[in-house]
Amino acid sequence: MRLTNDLRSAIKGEQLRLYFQPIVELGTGIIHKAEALLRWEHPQRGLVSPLEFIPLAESSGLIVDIGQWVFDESLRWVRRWREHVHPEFQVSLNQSPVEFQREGGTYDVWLRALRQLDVPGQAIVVEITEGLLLDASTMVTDKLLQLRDAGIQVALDDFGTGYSSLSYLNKFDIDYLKIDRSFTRNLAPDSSDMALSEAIIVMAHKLGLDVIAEGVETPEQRDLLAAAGCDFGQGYLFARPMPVEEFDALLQAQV
Ligand code: G
Ligand code: G
Ligand code: MN
Ligand code: NA
Repeated sequence: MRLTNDLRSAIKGEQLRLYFQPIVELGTGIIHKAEALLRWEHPQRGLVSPLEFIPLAESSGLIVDIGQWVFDESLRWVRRWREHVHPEFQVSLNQSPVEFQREGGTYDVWLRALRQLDVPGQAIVVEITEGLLLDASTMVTDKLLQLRDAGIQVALDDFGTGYSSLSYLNKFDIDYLKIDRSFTRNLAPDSSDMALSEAIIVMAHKLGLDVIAEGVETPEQRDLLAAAGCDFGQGYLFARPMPVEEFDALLQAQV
C-alpha cells in the first residue's frame, strides 16, 4: 500500500507533528493540562488526519514506533512545562484499542524514559475508550495495573457514546471521564443533554473521578458546565489543537 510505505518514511523523515490542545480548569481558567494530537505532514497530500493513518499504522505494525514517538515528544515537553509553567502539568495521550491491546507490548520503555528524564508518571495521562474495558482481558487489566504502578493516570475518552454498562467504572482505577462532545454540542438549560451531563458529573465525582468536557465551543456551554460542577473544559472556545511551538508560546504567556 502506497500510503503505508509513505508512513514508514514519515517516521524516519520527520513528517510527524505533535499538536496540543489546552484543557482548561473551568474554575480558574488556568491551563495545566493538554491533549497531544498527532498530525502527519505528507509532502504531497498536506496534513493527513490520524483518523486516516492510525488504522494503517495499526495494520502495518508501525503504530508501535509512532506511539513511542508520541510518548517521547510528549515527555520532553511536559518535563519543560512542569518546570516552567505548572508543577503538576499533565499531557494526555490517545491510545487506540488495537494499540493498547497489542500482543507483547508493555510500558517498560515508557517507564525507563520517565526514570531517565526524572519525570513522575503523574505527568502522563493515557486516554482509552470504554470498549476496551467492557471486554477487558487479563492483558488489558495487567497493562492498566502497570500504568497505575508507575503513577500514570487514565482517562476514559468519548464517554457516553459507546456502551451503557457503567459497572466497569468501579472495577478499574480511572482518574478522568471525558464527556463526549456530542453531549456538549446541545447543552442548554433544561435540555436532556444538560440532564445527562449533570448526572455524569455527579456520578463521576462520587466515584472520585474528575470530569473533562470535550467540544466546548461557546461561552454558554462553558458556563453551564462550570455551574454543573464540571472540572475541566476542552474545545475551540479556548483553542484549537496547535503546533507544539505555538502552544509552548501560549503557555509562556500564562506564567
Ligand atoms: O484531532 P483530531 O480530530 O484530528 O483527532 C482525530 C482522532 O485521532 C481522535 O479520535 C484522536 O483520539 C485520534 N488521535 C490523535 N492523536 C493520536 C495518537 O497519537 N494516537 C492515537 N492512537 N490516536 C490519536
Ligand atoms: O477522539 P478524541 O476525543 O481523542 O478526539 C478529539 C478530537 O476532537 C480532536 O480531533 C480535536 O481536533 C477535536 N476537537 C477538539 N475540540 C473540538 C471542538 O470544540 N469542536 C469539535 N467539533 N471538535 C473538537
Ligand atoms: Mn482524546
Ligand atoms: Na473524545
